[in-house]
Amino acid sequence: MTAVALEGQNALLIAVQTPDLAAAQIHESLEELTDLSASLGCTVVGRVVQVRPRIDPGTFLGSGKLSHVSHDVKRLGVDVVIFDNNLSPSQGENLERSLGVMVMDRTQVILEIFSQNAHTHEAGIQVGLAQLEYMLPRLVGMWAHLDRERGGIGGSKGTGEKQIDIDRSLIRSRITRLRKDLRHLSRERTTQKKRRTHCLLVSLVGYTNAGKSTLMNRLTNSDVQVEDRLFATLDSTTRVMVRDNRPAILLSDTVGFLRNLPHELVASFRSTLEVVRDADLLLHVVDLSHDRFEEHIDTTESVLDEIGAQGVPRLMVFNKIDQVESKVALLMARKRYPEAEFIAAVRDDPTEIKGNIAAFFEKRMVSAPLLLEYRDSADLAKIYRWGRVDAVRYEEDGIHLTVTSTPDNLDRIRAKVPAARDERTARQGEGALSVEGP
Ligand SMILES: Nc1nc2c(ncn2[C@@H]2O[C@H](COP(=O)(O)OP(=O)(O)OP(=O)(O)O)[C@@H](O)[C@H]2O)c(=O)[nH]1
Ligand SMILES: [Mg+2]
Repeated sequence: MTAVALEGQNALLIAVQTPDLAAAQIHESLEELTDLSASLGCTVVGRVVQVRPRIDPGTFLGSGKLSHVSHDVKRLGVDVVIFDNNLSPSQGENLERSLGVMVMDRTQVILEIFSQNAHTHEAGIQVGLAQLEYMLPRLVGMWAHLDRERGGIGGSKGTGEKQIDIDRSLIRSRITRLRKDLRHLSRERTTQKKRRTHCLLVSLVGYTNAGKSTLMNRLTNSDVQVEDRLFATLDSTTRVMVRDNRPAILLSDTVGFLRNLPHELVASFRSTLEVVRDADLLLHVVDLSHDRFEEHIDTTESVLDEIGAQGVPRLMVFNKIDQVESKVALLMARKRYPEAEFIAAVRDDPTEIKGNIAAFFEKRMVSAPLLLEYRDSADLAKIYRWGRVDAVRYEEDGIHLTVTSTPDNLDRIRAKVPAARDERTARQGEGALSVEGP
């Protein structure tokens, strides 16, 4: 998709409210669209909600409303009309024809923001793929649009349309190529992850701009990009959070969430979002200073459901408390979420959050007595990495260890270090032998 220059353009936002949607939902969604449009540099000059029993298949809006909007477009000097609902290719085309200005839908706006923020190879591929998939069924409209822009130049009309078939097959092969590249990158990530699975994985999640990357930097002493804009982070970055903990605790920062994330995006960001699904613990970061923080919580929860991460335990972290003006609001939030952490990540040390994360894992750890034979003592290093060795005794029959780790890691130790049997099992085994022996 060609980059759409929206900086400084006047935007009119439109939502159609069908009976399945509550007025409040439409309102929240339009608020979000206002933020999204602003982050593309548009000035929102008006918002229109039309209540209709159903959408018009041709022009989305009814004809009466359409002429109203057309009037508003002229009166307010509108450059772009942005629909909160997703438009079909022909609806977009018909609307542009009747209104005489550029028409975009919610998905297109989000894709545009993502594409402006895609700074790395993988994010670029993911966004590019989502854009091509969005574009494929809309080729006809796009060419008609270009033809109109060139309008007046005799004979140019329709020349683009001849290109459609060529473009369609070009796009299809480009999609295939990008999917292959992504699969390759995702495989690389899986092998990286396999090497580290003995570590505990914590992942930051939350609405976009909540302060996830800021908290990431605080918790890991790193310098992940932080910006006051939506979707500043598109890649997942993983850093060691608590190096001396056994097993080590890793923290991942990832893409922010939003209401109705376009399915093209969720699909192409699947491998990035796997980090979230595979985590042992999620830190759900919420910007408490935002008027609509409770909606943001709901949105994040439903995206987590969508990507299959509903079962992962989570710790709520309310951020930006330095910007919460009302003491009452803060008190109410503390009362409502007694288990949650409250922080201003720009200012405070997250010592308590770190402590809570460690405590969370500590509760899930189990201890086991193990016996490692001397000939396998090279494996001792592995045991020390995968778990915490609470006691060690060097005896005749081998090294007696008390190891505390996650049940998974203890299984891993037993499977990979065959001689490290539970001491009790080992003793019983010997006992049985001596009874049956000569
Ligand atoms: N006042 C205040 N601002 C904060 C705090 N934490 C983060 N910010 C600001 O909020 C903005 C967004 O922070 P990020 O850390 O980039 O947020 P994010 O959740 O990673 O955002 P995306 O990657 O875009 O989803 C930045 O301007 C931060 O400086 C805080 O505790 N207080
Ligand atoms: Mg970020």
